Amino acid sequence: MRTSRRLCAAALAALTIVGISAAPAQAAPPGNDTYPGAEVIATIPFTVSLDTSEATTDADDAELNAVCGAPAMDASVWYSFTATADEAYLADARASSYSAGVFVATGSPGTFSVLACGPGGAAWQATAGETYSIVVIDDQIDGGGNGGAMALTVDVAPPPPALEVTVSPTAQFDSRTGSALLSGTILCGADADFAFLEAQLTQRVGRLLIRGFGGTEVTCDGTTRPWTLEVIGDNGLFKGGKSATVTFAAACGVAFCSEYLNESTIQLRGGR
Ligand SMILES: [Ca+2]
Repeated sequence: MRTSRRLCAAALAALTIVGISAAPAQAAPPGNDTYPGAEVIATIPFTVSLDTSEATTDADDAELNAVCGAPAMDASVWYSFTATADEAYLADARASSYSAGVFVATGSPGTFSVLACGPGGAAWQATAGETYSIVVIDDQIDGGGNGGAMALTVDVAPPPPALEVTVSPTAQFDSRTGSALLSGTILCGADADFAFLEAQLTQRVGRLLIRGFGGTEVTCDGTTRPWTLEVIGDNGLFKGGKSATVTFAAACGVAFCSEYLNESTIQLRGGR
């Protein structure tokens, strides 16, 4: 906000110096408002700030959004980037003054293939020599205006957060409630935006297949922590003995997620 006020004051001063004969500044869309005018990104990391308040939207934006379903494609601006290596990249527009979304696509109008899109930014796996359109839009999730102070950074994507999970081969079960208490350890990197762990437990009891499902929050601070999860049978009580479990965990950073999947047989033991 302070920056834009300073810019306005500077523009006003310039106008005053030129004198009253100067024509009033004509509002115009930025040069990269449309696909043909896409600004070429020559080197990575690339950072740009741009006033997109006069940028417009057109049929090319609509074609991209047929895949993604953003609430709006207002104030779109176009960049073109040819990858020099097989690498994962992140186009990050979160520093913009408005609710900016990012699309990454190959192809040209009529044959666009959207590789990634999302509010705030988009990450994708690039192929050396391939040219990508990077489009920043105002998705109107903030409910008003048209563009504003757009800020875009394109760089090599950070790796997904660290994620290491163990599942204890034994679980406690409560003979009164029939619930099972699964446990293990989890290490989740501090760079994770969010993370979760879920477990499904299946046990044959007589003629019934008892199933239960549970989930727990995960603290991501780069240290190994114990986790426990109480699973209650949806259709009966768990008993002592063997049980099949499927444990799934995910930790997601700004660009990518790490995932963990374990299917194993564990032993349910009483004692609670
Ligand atoms: Ca546009």
